[in-house]
Amino acid sequence: VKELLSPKQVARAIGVSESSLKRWCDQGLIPVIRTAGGHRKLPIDDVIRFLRERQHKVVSPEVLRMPVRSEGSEIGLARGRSAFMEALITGNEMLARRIVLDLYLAKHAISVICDEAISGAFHDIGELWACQSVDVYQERRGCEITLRVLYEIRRTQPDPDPGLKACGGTLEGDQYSLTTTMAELVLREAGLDAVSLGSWLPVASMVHAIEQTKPKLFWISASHIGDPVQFLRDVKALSEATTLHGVAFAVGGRALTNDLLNQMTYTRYCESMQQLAALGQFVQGK
Ligand code: B12
Repeated sequence: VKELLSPKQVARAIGVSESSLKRWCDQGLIPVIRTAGGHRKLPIDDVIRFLRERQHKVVSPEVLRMPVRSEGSEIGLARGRSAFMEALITGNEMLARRIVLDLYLAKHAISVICDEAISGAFHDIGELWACQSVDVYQERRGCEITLRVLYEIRRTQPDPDPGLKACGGTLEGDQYSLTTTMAELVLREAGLDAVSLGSWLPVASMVHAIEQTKPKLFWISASHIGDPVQFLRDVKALSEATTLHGVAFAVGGRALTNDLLNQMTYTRYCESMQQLAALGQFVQGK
């Protein structure tokens, strides 16, 4: 169910007249839903997308029930990283959401936000966890918060071309979920109809997904490899399936050592979400 706002609420939030706002709606700049009584209602996700594209100033963010930047208030990627980490450790979800949305509305690409702010914050949390300064529950809670924030951003992304499918996930033994969720968002921003299959998938099921979905691009993320021999066997099966169906095969993740990469066949190894975004553009011939 989409959260809907009236033109009056949105007009007040962004400091324009209600008639200007209705005109933008009628020009199709912001999608509207008509109620049974014929009144215009604006889905909040579409309003966020409009604000991001137009870089429109917001004067009363509270009306939109969202943290919106005002001119000059952008937090920036470097400060975003440390502030995001603090918000995750203290479990301050509203602040975590505010930081990521602030960067998003400032028009940073999703891939950049993921690589710089989010991944950076988790790197720091990992260091603190390793020296027991952060408890396991704080780290797990941080992951849950981040997933919710990423899903919120996903809802504001334009619908991709359904003919350009992409999918991927993590193999059995690897329970990490942030990386594959990020890959989905990053590829959707690049214009692909990307869907994460989730974590801990048996390789046979991944092969079925390739056969049945016939994606342009398939990805695996490897953050933890328990049994390298089994992992290499699984990757071989995926490599054969992707080659057979003419699918680009992207691999990434912190567990992929040079030794493992040398024994794998794939289309592209990506060290970052920004590289995946570039690959997403490439497979579309952009
Ligand atoms: C959260 C977390 C977990 C959570 C994850 C929960 C979840 N729902 O995802 C859970 C509980 C699973 C976990 C478990 C473990 N963890 Co852990 N974990 C982390 C932590 C803090 C964050 C990981 C993360 O998601 N980072 C965010 C991602 C986005 O960043 P990233 O991995 O760097 O990925 C970037 C690039 O690699 C690249 N990329 C990654 N994947 C892909 C895929 C594609 C296709 C592309 C294009 C790019 C790409 O782009 C990303 C964005 O920039 C890290 C610390 C760290 N430095 O990351 C430790 C860390 C990875 N964990 C560690 C350890 C030791 C473990 C355990 C072995 C602990 C244990 N004894 O049980 C287990 C292993 C579990 C398993 N079987 O899978 C160590 C690994 C040490 C090592 N060198 O091997 C780390 C580094 C912590 C530390 N400092 O010691 N962990």
